[in-house]
Amino acid sequence: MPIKTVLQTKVEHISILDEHGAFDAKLGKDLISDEDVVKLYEHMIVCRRFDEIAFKLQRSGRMGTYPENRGQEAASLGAVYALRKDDWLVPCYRENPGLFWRGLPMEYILLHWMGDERGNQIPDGLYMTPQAIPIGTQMLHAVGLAWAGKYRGEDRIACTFFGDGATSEGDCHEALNFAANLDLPVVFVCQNNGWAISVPAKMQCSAPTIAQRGLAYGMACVQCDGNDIFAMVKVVRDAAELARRSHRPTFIEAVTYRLGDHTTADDARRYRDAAEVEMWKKRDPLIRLRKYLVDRNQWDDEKERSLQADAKEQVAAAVKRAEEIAAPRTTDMFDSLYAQLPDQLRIQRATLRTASLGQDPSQLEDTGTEFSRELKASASSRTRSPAGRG
Ligand SMILES: Cc1ncc(C[n+]2csc(CCOP(=O)(O)OP(=O)(O)O)c2C)c(N)n1
Ligand SMILES: [Mg+2]
Repeated sequence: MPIKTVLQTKVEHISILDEHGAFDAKLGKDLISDEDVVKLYEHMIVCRRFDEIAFKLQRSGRMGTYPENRGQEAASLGAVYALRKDDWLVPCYRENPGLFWRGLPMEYILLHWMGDERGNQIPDGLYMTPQAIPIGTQMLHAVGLAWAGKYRGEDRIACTFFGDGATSEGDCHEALNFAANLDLPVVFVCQNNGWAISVPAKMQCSAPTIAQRGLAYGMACVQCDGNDIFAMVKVVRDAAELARRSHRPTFIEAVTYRLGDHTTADDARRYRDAAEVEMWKKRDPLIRLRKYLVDRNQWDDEKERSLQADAKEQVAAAVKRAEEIAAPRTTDMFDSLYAQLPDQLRIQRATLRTASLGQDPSQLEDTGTEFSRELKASASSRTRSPAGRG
């Protein structure tokens, strides 16, 4: 029998606005209105400022670990811009620009990294899940949300974000498999930023692209320049249309770069080549978009100055709101999770309220028992940590 080829395929790479300012007018036509390009640029500047301040808050002991988003702003922002407001966003932890664009107040992200559960309590009406720190787990949540939506006959889709490193996790492959085989409307956005902490992306995937991982599950896949907001809008818009129309998932590999350390607990100079970082600085999505606007007389130094001042104020106000919120209660971790607390957790909630956790004695309920009075008395004799977060 002659040998037949049973599969021949290709993976496309989409780029519309390159690092030198060249713009593909055909692909980029009517993708984003002029007015919105300005708004997206302004938003990216605010997010960059947020990143700088969050970093400083950690360094000055006012916040816990923080993962900088610097350099990756176009990827989540372009994706979220291309979606409907009632499509699910299921993020990882480098998607602040997309989450803020959707309407999440900035202080929520600060509270999360301050260890305050209220930062994970997404306001009603915002279709998004809290940031997922366990790598890859959120991909399954997105699949579940899309499945539920399909079951209920809704036409909203789910978009989930994850890194190159996440594609080595079993959860990733289970999510892709479920989404493809159950015909679910999911847009998978892999932010390939070159590194999973100190492990280079090349070591996570020996195939020429990460995008082709979707292919193995029988779903559409595409690679794009993740630092090009126009390319992001195009690929996510196409994927969202396919998902809504035919309930088919798409795997997108957005090629980008993490300009900062993995988190504030990392020092990337120990494993990354300085020349590599310098090369990627030139591909910064903000520099690129600013050049695009300046070339079209839509931006100038005066506007930039006023935007920078405004960004400074917006971020300072968010920090103030986060720091001025009343100190969290130990029980917050129970109270944000279930509409109705299961019995087992209700018992844990009651017994966890001990003075040994450094609680504010005024938060302890006096249930009238001797035990609760003892607890209160013992808590009063202790002092809280300066930040009030124990
Ligand atoms: C299940 C799990 N394993 C390990 C970790 C520790 N960890 C935190 S971030 C990270 C690397 C993730 O890399 P990638 O998916 O590329 O995302 P990036 O941080 O580059 O955005 C690892 C291994 C974790 N958070 N969760
Ligand atoms: Mg990565």
